[in-house]
Amino acid sequence: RPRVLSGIQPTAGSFHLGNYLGAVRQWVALQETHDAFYSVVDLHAITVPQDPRELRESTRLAAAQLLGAGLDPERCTLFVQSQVPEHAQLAWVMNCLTGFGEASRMTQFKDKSARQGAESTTVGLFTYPVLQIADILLYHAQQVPVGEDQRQHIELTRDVAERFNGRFGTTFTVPQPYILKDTAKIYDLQDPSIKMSKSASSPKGIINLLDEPKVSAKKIRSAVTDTGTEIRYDPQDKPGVSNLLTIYSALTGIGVPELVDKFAGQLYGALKTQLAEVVTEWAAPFRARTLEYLADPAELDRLLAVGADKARAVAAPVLAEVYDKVGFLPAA
Ligand code: AQP
Repeated sequence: RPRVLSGIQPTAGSFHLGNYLGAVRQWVALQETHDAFYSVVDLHAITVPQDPRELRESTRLAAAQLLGAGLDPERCTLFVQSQVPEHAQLAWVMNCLTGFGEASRMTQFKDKSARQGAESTTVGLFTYPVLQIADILLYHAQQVPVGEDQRQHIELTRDVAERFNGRFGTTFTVPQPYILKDTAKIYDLQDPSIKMSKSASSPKGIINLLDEPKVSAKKIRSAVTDTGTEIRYDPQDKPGVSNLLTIYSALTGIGVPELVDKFAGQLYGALKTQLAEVVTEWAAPFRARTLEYLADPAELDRLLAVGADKARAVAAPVLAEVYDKVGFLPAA
């Protein structure tokens, strides 16, 4: 089975629809066909300040949501990043192979640091993509299922993997991004020119999967649509309507052209009302399952400990090989 790896930050509280459609949904599908490793990346989360108690809670909440979305610990390896120390250890080596210039070109860092201001931006945020390189390479992942916003980081991972292999002999698998075109980028409901994002979206622009149904329904009904009245898929001229059609199609499996036929002659309001139903109907069982997992934190912690053991069994020999190749003395 080919190997996949991906991660999600625990800090958002509720995942949003972009996280689900861009990434998590693919994770659930890939566990059936791939040797899948999925991580709640708490080391990444502390690149911005976190309250320790909240971080612990949101890490469990993230794991519960992944299980609620359909990950099955029998079919995949689900673990918390900080419980597998090899990630931080390999990241240091990767920091020493990544150029300052190439890391400086990462657009996500540029955007986030511009929003935060230089004084509040940590070095950790700058080296975040390097930790991500370690996350991926430790597992010899062939594919990395992510949203479009992560493509540049995967490209960097490929470059650094090739550099390491060139310098020290073939060691790492050079990974490919696994990005589904249709749902690669879900847009903000209030500003369909930007991605739906926990840090950049206004509360009205983001659908949180754990929100009360009436809250999500209201946000969808007040989504910004475009001039004109016709419902058609045209991301250039009708980015708002096209985004709603994308979400509708992804959650129901009905193709976009069929949806356009279905809504022919109807107004935007009809699309929004029906989409609100689709989203809230999808979210109800997700929410119920997530709350069930959350109700038993001891069992959740046990599942995650099993996942961390499985992950370490793969990661530890890879790190040992790297340490040896770069010239470190063997540990006593
Ligand atoms: N709008 C999106 N459309 C498609 N995919 C998306 N992803 C995120 N937003 C969209 C994908 O979700 C996965 C987890 O990303 P993350 O850990 O970076 O999640 P996050 O930080 O909680 O999400 P945000 O909203 O993207 O936060 P900011 O903007 O603060 O970084 C990834 O595979 C990502 O591509």
